[in-house]
Amino acid sequence: MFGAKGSGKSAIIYKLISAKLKTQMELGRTLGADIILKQITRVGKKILLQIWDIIGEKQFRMMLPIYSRGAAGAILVFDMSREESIDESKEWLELFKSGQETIQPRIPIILAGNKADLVENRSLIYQRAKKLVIDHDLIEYMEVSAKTGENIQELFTTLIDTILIERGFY
Ligand SMILES: Nc1nc2c(ncn2[C@@H]2O[C@H](COP(=O)(O)OP(=O)(O)O)[C@@H](O)[C@H]2O)c(=O)[nH]1
Ligand SMILES: [Mg+2]
Repeated sequence: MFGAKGSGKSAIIYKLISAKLKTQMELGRTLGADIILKQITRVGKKILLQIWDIIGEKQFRMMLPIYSRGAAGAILVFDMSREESIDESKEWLELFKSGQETIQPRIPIILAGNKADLVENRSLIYQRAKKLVIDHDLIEYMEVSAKTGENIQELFTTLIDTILIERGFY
């Protein structure tokens, strides 16, 4: 999980795990990266997810390429309620990709627009997000809400299924 501070990365993970929206205070501030484990079942197989909640503070941005190196897949989160957040996502994405070895196969990345519950007119954001998906060869754009739970399960299962398919498990 990567993206700007405040986009809701930690809230999404906690929604996945405990189905409760926690406040910033309860979550605590992310330092470097928090690692969260969750066991899930896909098509009868038990999978242990290791979710890395990577710091989104600008001054720690140089850490992202290091963390991106070992990832099997990634979710780039932006805040739909902040207009400039899609443009910022482009920078996070380029930074993430700069850490990837050119010889390794590209890993699947999903773009997640979070805080869908706060946004009434989603069509403009949708168009810009779709452009980012196409320009950067991402697998999908999904609108989610860590508050209502909209698309939170689907976000992770879409990424996991893509990884499993690409690795020949399906
Ligand atoms: N309304 C709304 N608020 C959210 C949502 N997701 C996160 N937040 C709030 O946004 C703030 C930042 O969330 P946090 O998970 O700490 O962001 P992070 O820095 O990316 O980990 C917190 O106050 C959350 O309660 C959401 O889907 N809807
Ligand atoms: Mg956080």
